[in-house]
Amino acid sequence: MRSNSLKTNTNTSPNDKFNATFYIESPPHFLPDTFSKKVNLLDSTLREGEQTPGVSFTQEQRLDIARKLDEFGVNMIEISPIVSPLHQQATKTLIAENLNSKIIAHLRALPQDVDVALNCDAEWVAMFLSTSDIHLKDKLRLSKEEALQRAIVAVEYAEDHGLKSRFTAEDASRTDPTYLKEVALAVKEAGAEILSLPDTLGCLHPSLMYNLVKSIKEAVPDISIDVHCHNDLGMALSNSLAGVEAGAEQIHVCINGLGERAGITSLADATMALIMLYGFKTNVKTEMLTELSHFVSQSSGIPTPVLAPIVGPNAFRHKGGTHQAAVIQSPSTYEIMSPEMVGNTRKLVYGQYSGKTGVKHLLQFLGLDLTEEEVIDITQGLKEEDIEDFEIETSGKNLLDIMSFQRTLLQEKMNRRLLQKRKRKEV
Ligand code: HCA
Ligand code: CU
Repeated sequence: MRSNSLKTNTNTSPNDKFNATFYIESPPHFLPDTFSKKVNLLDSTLREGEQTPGVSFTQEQRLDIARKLDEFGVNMIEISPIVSPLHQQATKTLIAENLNSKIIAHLRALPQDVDVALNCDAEWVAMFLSTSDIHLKDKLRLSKEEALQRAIVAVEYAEDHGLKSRFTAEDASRTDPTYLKEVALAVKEAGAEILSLPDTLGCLHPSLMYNLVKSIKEAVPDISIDVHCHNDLGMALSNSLAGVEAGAEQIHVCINGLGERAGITSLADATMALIMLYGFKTNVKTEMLTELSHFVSQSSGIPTPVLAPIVGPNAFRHKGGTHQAAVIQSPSTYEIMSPEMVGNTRKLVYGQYSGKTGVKHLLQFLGLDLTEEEVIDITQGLKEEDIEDFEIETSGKNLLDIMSFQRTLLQEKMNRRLLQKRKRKEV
């Protein structure tokens, strides 16, 4: 594995330090030789994401999510037309819209399912069939030979009907490696352009995912590989990246990491990891990531976690006094990317952890002209009084509105505090 240090792109001159759009300070930057030159993103929020227990999008939400994903710039959008007549209709409508993102119809490896995709005028189908011993025995009751035949028949059927196809070897991570190679070769010969290698149970370690993808790449060099990683051990992103390092061409993601059980790789995490860690060139609109997360959080009823990377409300929130002092001086001290780059906002949180520099910044922000002694006094006051954290937002789309609103509120609060302090001193 070659390791290069990424060129620093800081934009932190005193005047525009809060307007920086991109910065990173020397992260590890891995570009292994096997790394695919082009890494695509397939979003499965409308398929895997809708399999999240409790989630069922309305038809309007389905169409809106797909249109937003298209605007964002994912390469493929996965949806399953076999779930219900409404899903079939949504698939048909989206295909007819001729978006830049390819619509891929996800279905079982059965000719009658492929017919449903044909009825939607699909260009792409993704046919899944389990290949692991445990799934063949306990779920499908098929022999390896029968499953292989079923895969070939379905892929040939799609091919004969002019469809481009992907074959998913479900539970690939627990499939006998020799059999998996046999399946990969067979579906390739039957016409599949893409092979999806899902870690269906989220049970792989990144080095195992790397080996899995590499061994299939070596055995069947001219099939494009997708990785689809579940998060049961919190390894979805790491495993996806390991797959990419081994040569996978496409990562499956869901907005907010939705999906069965613990979900799959999140769109925001995968996008930014590819950009920040691998210097991946992309045309995606990263500034839409937070909005996409909010939209899906509203539509799914599953809120964006407070601690979610990139799009979470805490992702650019700074609280500790030393952190704030540093961020005020230069945001890149505690941020590897600017909030604007991903449509999020920076917030400084005040309370008992505040330090003098942060408080001074707050008071300047409020337009209060105080002496050094008073600044120290207020900082001390924040520590002594058991007050709840409060915050100011120092970046973001509606910055001016937020600032003037906050200013009024905070000005009152701080003025009251100052008056109290002054009174106490006079007594
Ligand atoms: C499923 C299983 C799947 C398929 C992944 C894929 C998995 O719900 O159909 O088609 O690439 O995790 O194996 O989501
Ligand atoms: Cu899955």
